Amino acid sequence: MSDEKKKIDNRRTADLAALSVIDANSSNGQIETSYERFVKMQPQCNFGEQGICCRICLQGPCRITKKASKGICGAHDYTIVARNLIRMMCGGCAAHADHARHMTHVGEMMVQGKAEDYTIMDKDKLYAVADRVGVEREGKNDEEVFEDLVKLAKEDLTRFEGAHEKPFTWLSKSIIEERVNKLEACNIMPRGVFGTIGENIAQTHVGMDADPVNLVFQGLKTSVADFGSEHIATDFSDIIFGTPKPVVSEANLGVLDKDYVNLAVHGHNPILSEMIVRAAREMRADAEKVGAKGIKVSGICCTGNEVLMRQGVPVLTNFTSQELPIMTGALDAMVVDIQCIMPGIRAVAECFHTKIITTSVNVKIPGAYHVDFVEDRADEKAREVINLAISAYKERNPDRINIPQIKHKVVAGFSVEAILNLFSAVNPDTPIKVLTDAIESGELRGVVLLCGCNNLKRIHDNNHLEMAKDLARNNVFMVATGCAAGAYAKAGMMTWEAVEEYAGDGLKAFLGRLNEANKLEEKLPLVFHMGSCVDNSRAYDLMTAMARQWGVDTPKVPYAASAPEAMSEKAVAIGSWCVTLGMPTHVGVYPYITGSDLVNGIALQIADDVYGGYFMWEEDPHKAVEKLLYALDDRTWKMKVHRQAMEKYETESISAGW
Ligand code: NFS
Ligand code: SF4
Repeated sequence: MSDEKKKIDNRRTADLAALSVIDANSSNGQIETSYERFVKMQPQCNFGEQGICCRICLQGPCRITKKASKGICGAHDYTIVARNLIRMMCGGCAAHADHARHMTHVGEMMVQGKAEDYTIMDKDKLYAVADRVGVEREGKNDEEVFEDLVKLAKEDLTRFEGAHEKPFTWLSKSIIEERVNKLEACNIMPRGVFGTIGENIAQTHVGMDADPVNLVFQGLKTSVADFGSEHIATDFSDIIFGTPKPVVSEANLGVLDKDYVNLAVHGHNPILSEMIVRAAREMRADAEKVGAKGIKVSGICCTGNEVLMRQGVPVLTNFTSQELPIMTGALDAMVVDIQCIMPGIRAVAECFHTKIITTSVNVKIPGAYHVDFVEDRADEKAREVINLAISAYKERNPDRINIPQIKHKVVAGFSVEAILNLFSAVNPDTPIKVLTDAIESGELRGVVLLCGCNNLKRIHDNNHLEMAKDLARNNVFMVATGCAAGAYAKAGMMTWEAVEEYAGDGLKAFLGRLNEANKLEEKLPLVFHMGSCVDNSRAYDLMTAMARQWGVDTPKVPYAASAPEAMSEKAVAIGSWCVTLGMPTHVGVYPYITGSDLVNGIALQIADDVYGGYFMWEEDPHKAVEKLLYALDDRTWKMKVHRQAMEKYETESISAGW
């Protein structure tokens, strides 16, 4: 048993605000949260952890043991592990595809004039996306261009496999050509999204594919489809709500204000949360009528990231601690849409006055209020939600209010467009060279995307924070999304103060140069917030821009990803496309594949040989950083060697392979 396992208790967080709520709860209440449930759940099932339990047919569950080395149908450990793994990828991709589907559905309603509360907010993004995916703009007005984008996205989501079918356009036009060729050559370029998920699920049915290599590689096709879905979601969100620009806000439970009606938006979809934020700004008078000073909206999980990036809405908390804001006694309502919403919030809310409001037909929680959020009456529905929060405010028990006074400033809003805009103050002709030059000169060691969830197998937020501190000292430029970004926001690491405290000389000089060239009053942060989990598409676009600048395929670029506290199926899908699209990818918890050396070997080594990206499992945050630095340095060194060869043999470009 590892040391960490021995000392498992419910004080499993590095977030001081969360810890203060947990401690107050242990001393006077006994409200059960995920922290307590995690302790009760120990020890967890070993078969499940290794991925060698099969429940795919009703003869099971079959578990691989010394006595029974195969399932009843004869399935080996490697088949069972591979099937379980790709089913997780399918689950993750389905979630992102559902998000993308909803965005395009709203787009279609806008085209038909049925969703009047939504408009095309960002025309530059509309044009940029159209040009990227190959939608003709000549002779068309904006609405017509938008209509064609909606059509293409729908086609891409729903196209089936077929010899003559064109590839997934949104995907193939958004990545570098060498990657498209690689995906085609390996036969994993998806045609559509939902069809690919269906094929993969069918492939794992009892009596279907038993070949672990074929299973995993076909699973990667779904993971790449997942990337495409995320890109569609990000692009439509930007067009409809605006591309993020730098914005200042604050984060952690201290953003709750007892004098206001406090409403948290939780989930993923800006279609709902943007409307709530807008309506809340107009409904101040209604809150005043019940004695509040106004309405404070704050965000949890990725929809929180969406409204932080575009509207500067404060971050309340991230995944693991989502039940805790209710226990401050000052949260009047939590409105949720889709994904990462713990059913546990409802039971906690029962002990307080907080109203839990579900809004989506595929996410309901027994005992919660349900407001059917229909897009053709979006503003009206948003107001209905806010009115529920206002009415709950009147039912507060002032004696139970206990808000930890902990919050930090956050500088967020770093879309690729915003980052390139900052770079252009230093190099107006080729902004991306600001980053690639800094890596070539050795000022920066490379780029790391810090992403993914929280997972109570690690101390909440601890891996995120420790890794960023180490990476900063080693002059790595860091971008973050999802609940990782939430961890940095809450801990004050998205500020210049954090740069001064943690950054090495190179990173400090790099960011300082950008501050100066842009004459920034609000200086740049240590970790750049790129948005929600679907916005990992932004993070990959940054890698693609670097690859284009160097004229190489992505596996040559010193750019790695890390999910220090990965949890969801979405994270499995994301990690898998990170690898397939060329990133060394660290994961801070073991996925359910260690029961098969073969499948584990594919993830750790064979993936590298084929795609140039690979996984690293490492629970210790400091060792993980060492491994990431090694991966970055290895790539920088190789690029130097290839460049020398290019000069020596007078070839036109660096060899594109790796
Ligand atoms: Ni990503 Fe965002 Fe958080 Fe993980 Fe869940 S909120 S989509 S899945 S837990 S980062
Ligand atoms: Fe067992 Fe095979 Fe059925 Fe899985 S598919 S439960 S291994 S008999």
